[in-house]
Amino acid sequence: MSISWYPGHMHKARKELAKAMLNTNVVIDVLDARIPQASSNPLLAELRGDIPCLRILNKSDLANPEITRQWCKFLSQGPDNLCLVNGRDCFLSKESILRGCRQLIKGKATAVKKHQVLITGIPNVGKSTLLNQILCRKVAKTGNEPTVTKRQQRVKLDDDWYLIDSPGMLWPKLEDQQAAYRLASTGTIRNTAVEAEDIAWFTAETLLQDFFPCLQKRYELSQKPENVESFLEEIAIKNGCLGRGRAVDWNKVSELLLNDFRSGRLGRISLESPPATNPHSGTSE
Ligand SMILES: Nc1nc2c(ncn2[C@@H]2O[C@H](COP(=O)(O)OP(=O)(O)OP(=O)(O)O)[C@@H](O)[C@H]2O)c(=O)[nH]1
Ligand SMILES: [Mg+2]
Repeated sequence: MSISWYPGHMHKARKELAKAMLNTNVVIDVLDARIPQASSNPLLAELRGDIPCLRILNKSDLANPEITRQWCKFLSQGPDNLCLVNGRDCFLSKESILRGCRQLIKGKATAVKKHQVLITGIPNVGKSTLLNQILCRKVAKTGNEPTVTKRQQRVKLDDDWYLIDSPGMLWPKLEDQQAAYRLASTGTIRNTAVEAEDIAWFTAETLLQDFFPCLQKRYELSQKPENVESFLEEIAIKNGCLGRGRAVDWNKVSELLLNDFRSGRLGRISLESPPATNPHSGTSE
C-alpha cells in the first residue's frame, strides 16, 4: 500500500504558515526523536528559507538516549542551527528555549524589538504539549491523534518574545515510502488514512529484524519467530487477540503491537540513526 496523507486543511495550514513566516525571527521545528529524518518536513524547510532554526528532538523518553545524543550533535552543525532535546524525562523550560532563540539571532541585524517564534512540525509530534509545558499552563488543546490543532495560536512568552503554535503538517508526496511507514508506525498519520494491519506488519518486520530483544522481553518469546506472521500469531494467542473459532484477530493484534510500540512499552527504540553511526544499535532498555 502506498502511503500519502495531505488533506485540504494541511494545504490551508501551509498558506497560513507562509504568512506567519514573514514576521518570524526563529522557527522551532519539533522532530520525533525516534525518527528525526522521517519527521523532517521538506515543505517546512522550504517555507522557513534562511530563518534560523531551533530543532527540538521531542518524545526523547521513547527513543534511545545515546542515539538521540548523536542526532542532537548532528543537527546542531552550522551557524544557524541549534538542537535541544525534550521528553517526559527531560522537560525544557521557557528560559532554555528563549536562550537558544537569542543565541540564534545574535549578531543578526533586526529593526524589531519584539520577536516572534513559530513552532512547526509534523502532526502529533508534541508541539502543543511543548507550548503548554513551557508556559506551565494549558493554553493549547492536545491529544494522542494527529491534527488536533486546527489553527495557529499566538501567545506571549515575555516582554520581547511571542510564540505561535501551528497545526501539524505533512507534505503532498511522501516519496520515501520507508520513511512514510516509519511516520505511520509512530502515529503521525490518521488511522483512517492507513491500514493498521499494514503498518503493524511493517513495524513487526523492523522490530524483529533490529530489535528482537525488546520483543522477546515484552512478549516473553522463547525463541525468535520464523517470520512476521508467526510472530503476530504468537502474540495474538498470548494476549487473547482472537475472534470466532479462536482465529487470529489481525486487526486487534495489529493495534496491540502499535500501541505497545508507540507508548514505549517495548523499550526506548530509535528507528533512525544519524549518518555515520551504526543503524543496528538503536535500542536501549
Ligand atoms: N511520550 C511522550 N509523549 C508526548 C510528548 N510530548 C507530547 N506527547 C504526547 O503526544 C501526543 C500529541 O501531542 P500534541 O501536543 O497534541 O501534538 P501536536 O504536535 O500539537 O499535534 P497536532 O496539533 O495534531 O499537530 C499527546 O498524546 C501528548 O501527550 C513527549 O515528550 N513524550
Ligand atoms: Mg497541536
